[in-house]
Amino acid sequence: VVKHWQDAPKLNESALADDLNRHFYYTLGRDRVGESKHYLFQALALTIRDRLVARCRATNQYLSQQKTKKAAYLSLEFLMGRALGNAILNLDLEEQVKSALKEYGTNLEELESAEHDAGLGNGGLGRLAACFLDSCASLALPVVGYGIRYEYGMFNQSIEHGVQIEQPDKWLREGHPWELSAPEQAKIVKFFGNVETHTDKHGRIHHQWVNSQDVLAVPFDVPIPGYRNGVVNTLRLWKSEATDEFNLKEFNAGSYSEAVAKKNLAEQITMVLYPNDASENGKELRLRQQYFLSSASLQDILHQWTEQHGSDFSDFAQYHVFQLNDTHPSVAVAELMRLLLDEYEMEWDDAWEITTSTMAYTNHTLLPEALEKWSVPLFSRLLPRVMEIIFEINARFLAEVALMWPGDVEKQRQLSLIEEGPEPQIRMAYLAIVGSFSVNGVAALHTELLKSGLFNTFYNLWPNKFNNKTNGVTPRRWLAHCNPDLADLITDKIGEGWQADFSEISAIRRYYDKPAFHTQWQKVKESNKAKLAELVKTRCNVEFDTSMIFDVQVKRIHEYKRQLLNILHVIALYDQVRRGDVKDMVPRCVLFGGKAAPGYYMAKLIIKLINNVANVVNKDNAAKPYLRVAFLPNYNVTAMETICAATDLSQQISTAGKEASGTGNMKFMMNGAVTIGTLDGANIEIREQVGDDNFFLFGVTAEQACQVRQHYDPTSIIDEFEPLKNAMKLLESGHFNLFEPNLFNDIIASITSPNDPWLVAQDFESYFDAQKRAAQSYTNKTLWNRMSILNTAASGTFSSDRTISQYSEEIWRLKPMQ
Ligand code: DL6
Repeated sequence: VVKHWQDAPKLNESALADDLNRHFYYTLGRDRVGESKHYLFQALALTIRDRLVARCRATNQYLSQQKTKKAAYLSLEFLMGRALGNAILNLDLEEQVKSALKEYGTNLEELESAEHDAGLGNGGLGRLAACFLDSCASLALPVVGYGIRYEYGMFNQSIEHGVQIEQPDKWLREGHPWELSAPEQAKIVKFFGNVETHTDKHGRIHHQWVNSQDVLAVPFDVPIPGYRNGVVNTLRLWKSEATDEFNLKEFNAGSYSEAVAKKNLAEQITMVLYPNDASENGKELRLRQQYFLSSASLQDILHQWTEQHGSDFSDFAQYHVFQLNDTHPSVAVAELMRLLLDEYEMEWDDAWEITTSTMAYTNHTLLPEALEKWSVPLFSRLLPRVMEIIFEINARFLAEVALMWPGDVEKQRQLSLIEEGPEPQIRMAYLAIVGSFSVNGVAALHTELLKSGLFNTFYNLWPNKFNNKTNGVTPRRWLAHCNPDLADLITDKIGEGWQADFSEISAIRRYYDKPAFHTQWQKVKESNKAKLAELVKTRCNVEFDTSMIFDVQVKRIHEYKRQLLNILHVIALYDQVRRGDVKDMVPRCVLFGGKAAPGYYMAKLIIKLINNVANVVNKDNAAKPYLRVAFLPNYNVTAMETICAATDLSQQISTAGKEASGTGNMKFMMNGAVTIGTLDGANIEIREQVGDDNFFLFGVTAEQACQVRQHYDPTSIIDEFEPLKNAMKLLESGHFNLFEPNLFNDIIASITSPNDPWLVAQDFESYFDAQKRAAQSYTNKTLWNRMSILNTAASGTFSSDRTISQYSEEIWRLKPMQ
């Protein structure tokens, strides 16, 4: 028995080369290095996994022996990317791996490229979950991630004739060497059926969910290594499988194949990740995924509890907390109630007390189209007993509302968990708020807007529930791993403590004015830019010149993120070049990247416009010295690792009040990019940290945006600003769609509409000026290097270690494992 996670049996570390050989020759049965390096990658991953598994087991044993509080992070998305490089970094195995690989005539970089991204997420919300896991393990916090093991992750994007084409991401095809399945810990999740009640001799009513169609949830555990601290936490991903039970009646009636086909339905639940990042889609299968994750994870935790404590739940809440990553797993509120009431026979008030002291909810968006609602008839059919419980929660909550606002029926209607209408809907955010002890936004402005707008009445009811936790990103992946040359330079100057305690990064500020340091800083940036230029050349066939400013916007394509504003600026610059107005023009390479939800027409049209503009600009020899434009297909975590290290100017240009936080903005900042941005989400805090001289600000504030919308007149705005007028003329003339007439009419209509909620025309002039200031600053190398260094130096607070410490201290109340 291991007494302490630090006493994990030490694998013979020096035998890494031997283990690699053993896995390559025996586990995988290979005797020569395959063309693709695939098997060698697998062998190395297994070698590293051995080291993780030993520590993971020790961490788990320590936790089961210690009576210590644990958090479960419930999320439909974990956008992990690749694991190999990160694990090697966190376990400090770089030197050993390098020397072991020499024998095979290859290097780590080459093997890393054989790993598929684990793309189990759409964008910000999923990647945040992945950064959080790294920080929890690095801070030695007892946190388990619970998610879904999708067979198909985020789709692969290719661009054909400028159009996004989606291809399935069968990321598991060549195996996933990191995971370990635990079929003996599978759980049963119920769907459909009906509820029967009976009253026992003490007058207690019992509810039984019967005639259900059951699905098996099988756990697959992925190890999450902390940064050089011996901790390895777990991400538990559930896969759906058919139970072994056949419907015997059907089977005996000769419908064997139908009975088997029904089994396939069970497997569908975890088949594919829904590719919508900011709009809910109301599909039944999505609700099944949400319930499947919530139920399996809660059963897992309750089972562990009863193993140790029997059915005494009196101090369960002292030892458990559940963080709901958006409303996606918010059905967990009702499911925990169901399990406690029906399976563990608790009284309502006791169960409610436990639920509301263990659930905490994070909101990630204010966009109305992303707020989840489920149709009551659909929900009742799929999850009949859970629906009853939601009705009961609502009835009790509305009784509280009635006491608070006597006679105010409208207030009850407003706050009800059930929205009235021809087809009543369950408001999942309301369920999450009512059932949680904490509700947090993800940046200061976002939280303020939640309190004053979307959730205002709830805020007035329970002000103490609401709190802010500004997002962060892990400096291990997003600086140490993705930008090793900069990491070495920083370590050389301030020591290596910054990787574990990122507040130390501020020490680099001392060098912001040292010419010799500028030279080194710039050299690293240039070599990173050369790597990105190579990627752009291979994937887009566009030449990026490293002496030009690299101006980058990569993120999901969405109207609120305003890729349109960016491309309109490119058109304006191009128009200037064509007019020969190049006197003050600073040569610029503009890079776009990002996926559009497959059903989001406008986002796809914006991708097409970007590609058409890029085509025209890049073909024009007159533009070549001044402007290059590329759209990088299939933007993902791995691409970002190359991109953020190489960017000069980071575009964070959403309409103020619309981007909850942003996290790409933080990755760029850490790597010394300077931001051009609006006062939105975490941009505000970035600017506060780095100072207004080192941030190119433009655009209306969230408050002004609301006022502008009252009397918005884009046509006159366009008319009054020459560069915008000319850009619009060029666009309207069909110059970018010569053989595709009227293709961009809807884009033109949206920019010129008085109802354009994104205010593209409104912010154009101030954006244009900010871009000019940025370009001019770039021509002054000393000034730019200074700004760049200061950005990295001021990025300490945007480490997810800081965010997670706040979650832990202010919401979860965990103690680090010692
Ligand atoms: O909190 C992580 C991330 C924020 O940084 C982004 O600003 C926000 O848009 C994003 N939200 C989503 C989808 N939201 N939902 N639901 O990814 O969350």
